[in-house]
Amino acid sequence: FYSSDSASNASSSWKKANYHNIYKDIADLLEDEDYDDGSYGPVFVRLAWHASGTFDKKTKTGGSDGATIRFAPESGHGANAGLDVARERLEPLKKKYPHISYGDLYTLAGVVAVQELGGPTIRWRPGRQDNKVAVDCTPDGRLPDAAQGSDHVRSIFYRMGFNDQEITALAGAHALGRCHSNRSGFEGPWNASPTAFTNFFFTELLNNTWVPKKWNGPFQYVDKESGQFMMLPADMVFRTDPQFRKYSEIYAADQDAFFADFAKAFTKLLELGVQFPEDAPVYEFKTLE
Ligand code: ZEM
Repeated sequence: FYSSDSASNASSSWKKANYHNIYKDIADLLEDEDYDDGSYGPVFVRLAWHASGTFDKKTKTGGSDGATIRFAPESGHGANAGLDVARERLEPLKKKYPHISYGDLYTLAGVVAVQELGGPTIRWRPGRQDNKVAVDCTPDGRLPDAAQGSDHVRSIFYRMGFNDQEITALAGAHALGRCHSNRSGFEGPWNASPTAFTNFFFTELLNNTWVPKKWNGPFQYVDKESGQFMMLPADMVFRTDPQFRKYSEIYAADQDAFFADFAKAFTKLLELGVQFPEDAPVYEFKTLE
């Protein structure tokens, strides 16, 4: 199902794609009343993150360059369950615009989703080169395990080169979307507006009383009052760990501060390990409306 157009792998192919048009076409793919809460935006953000968050700064392996997430075994890693849905939704655009690389398409989809769901403008550059075959897939275990605590979260994100402030800002993406019992095993949205990019991850995390969910699934939290919203064990560290909590309090009180820090950290995430062509321009796309 993946296009093997050799033009897409030529080193200067990226110059031939019109990223403004691709932005618009991705934006047109977001809404679908039959999918989840009516939007593919959250799963596009998760695809962009998982395509990038495999980076290891010591070995300079992983990241969105190469787009290894589309190949087995990486596509089948447990953390990537459900992301085939996002890749298939985007595939017609790879056919329509063969000059964009998959690495650029997946990361751009995350940018479009954040912006169109009401988040900050995300600076983005093209020029990621796809691997033609399944080489350099990352080993399983590079993405965070939701069942673990602050030591694990730090070791995963420090490996990518992030600090505690950046990690906390990135975790705020859990304002979007939901957990699916048939993907991660966990269940439910983090708040009442999962298709709006807000600072609600932090406000819900700090203002609610969180109790263990009574069910046969993996250990997670639900809010005591309504029982409708959830937190993962790994989310809870942004409330309980003093260093993380310091930033959670700032972001809960100041949405603009969250947006500014998220935008910087998300661009950094999407660029981890990428060798950009020297003449790759930085785009700041306008939202559609
Ligand atoms: Zn997530 N994330 N994530 N995340 N994530 C899920 C869903 C989404 C963790 C995690 O285990 C999970 C970041 C960090 C971390 C999104 C964005 C970002 C799910 C549910 C899990 C289990 C998957 C499912 O069942 O569909 C952990 C442990 C993290 C670090 C501590 C970062 C960083 C993100 C982006 C910047 C998004 C948008 C979703 C919702 C996906 C959807 O389909 O609705």
